[in-house]
Parts: sequence; C-alpha cells; structure tokens
Amino acid sequence: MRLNSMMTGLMASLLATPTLAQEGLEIVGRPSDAGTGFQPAATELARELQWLDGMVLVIITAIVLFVTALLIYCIVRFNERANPKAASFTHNTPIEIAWTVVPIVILVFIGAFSLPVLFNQQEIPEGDVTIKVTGYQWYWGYEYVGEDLVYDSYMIGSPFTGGDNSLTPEVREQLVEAGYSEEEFLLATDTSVVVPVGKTVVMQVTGGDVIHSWTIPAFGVKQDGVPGRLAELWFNADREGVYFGQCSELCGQAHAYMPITVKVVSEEAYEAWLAASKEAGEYTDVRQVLTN
Ligand SMILES: [Cu+2]
Repeated sequence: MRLNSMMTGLMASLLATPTLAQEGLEIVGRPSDAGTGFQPAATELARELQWLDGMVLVIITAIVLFVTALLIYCIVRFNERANPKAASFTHNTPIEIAWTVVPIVILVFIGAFSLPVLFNQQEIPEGDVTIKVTGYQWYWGYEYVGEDLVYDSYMIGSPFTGGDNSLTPEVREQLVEAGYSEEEFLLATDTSVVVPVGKTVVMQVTGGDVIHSWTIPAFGVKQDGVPGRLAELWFNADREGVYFGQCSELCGQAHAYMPITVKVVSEEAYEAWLAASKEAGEYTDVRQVLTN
C-alpha cells in the first residue's frame, strides 16, 4: 500500500515534470499556491525591482519598529499614573529639526535607488524584436512588427463559462495537447508570444476596445494598453522557459480569463519558429522547432 502510494506520487511527479511537456522549456514564471514572494526574476529589470523591494522593506521595518518603540515608551512613561503632573512646554526645536530632516534624508536615499530602476524601465532601448500587443475583450492580439506575422491568443478553455465545471474533459485534452497540465488551467493560452533569449524585446502595448494591461511578473514589466495610444515596455529575458501573466486592468466580464503566455527560446529556435510561422501565415507551435 505504502509502495503503491509512493509509486503513484513518483508517477505524478514525473507526469508533472514541465520539461517533458514543453520540449525542454521549463515553466518558470507562474504563480504558486499560497505564494507571497516574487516569481523568479528572468530579467535585469525584475532583479532590480526585487532588490529595491527588499531594500525598502528593510527601511520601513526599521521605521515601524522605531515608531512602535516610541509609542510603547510614551504609553508606559507618560500615562496619568506614571506621570501625574504633565509638562506644559509646547516646542522643542532640536527635535522638530530632527523629525523634518531625517525623513527627508530617508526619502532622498530611497529615491536615489528607485529612480534609476524606474528610468531603466521607462527608457526604451532599440529592440532586436518588436511586437505590438493589443488587448481585446477578452483576448490578446500580437503583431510581429516588420515581420508580417499576426495572430490572436486566447486562454485554453475560453470562453469561460463559469464555475468548477469549466475544466471539462475537452479543455483538459486541449491543455495536454498544448503541453500543459491542469495546473496551468486559467494561465495557459492557445498561442504564445515567442521571443529569443538574451535579446531586447520591445512590446508596443495598446487596447482595441477598453483599457487592458499586459504584464509578465517574472520579467518585472507591466503596461496599460489604452485605446488610441501606443505605449511601450521592454525586456531582455536571460533564461529560456515558459512565463505566464494575466491582464491586469479590469476590462469587463472575462477580464480574469485572458492570460498571457510568453515562451523564451534559443535564438535558433526563434528564427526557425518565425520562418515557419511566416511561411504558414499563422502562428505555428514553437514546440515543433524545439524538438528538432
Ligand atoms: Cu482585463
């Protein structure tokens, strides 16, 4: 019985190995159950902002502890019983200078580190690959600029009908066919954004109907897609794999069901995929070029 359950567990873990499902592409960027931290950083931008988050956390923790200690000290030392005769002075110039100057110094210190991170995100470099992404209710449209390749990307199992019974046997089958498991339901899409590893990718983000927002948390990028405007974001992924994101601007009924899948592959695989897709005139499954 024990061996049986061990074997079942082993089988389950083998079946769940993402490397098998995606032809060598590991599923790297995805949310985890009960997770509270960041997804693994796959770009310099993501590493920078995760470091900044940690640094600011240290500062605000110190401030919270300091203020809490001051409060406790005042409660204990200056309550009516401990301090029956209250002092009546109204000013203390050194203290007033200190509590003005110290916060300024702290804010300037934080700004000195956060502004370069912000500018790095907002100054868009020359892209090796440029992709226009348009948010629609409720899917994403992708256009490889200058490459004559346009396709849409829907959640596997879309349109979502609601409730637990949305993961029907047919949807399960579609997930398996696309190289995913049930775990990726609500994250996996039928087509994905395919980009080369180690190359600068510029995404031009817009909306086709209402405001949407395109993001990949593991890349540290997020940008609203506003109808009539073309915004940009950039990333340079340094690790091959599958990365998930979700529309991040409330855009209507099926907002929660228009996820984003990005597959970061080797440069050769990217070129082969691009050529095959252009020849076919539509998105081709990138796993086909990964197997070769
Ligand atoms: Cu949305």
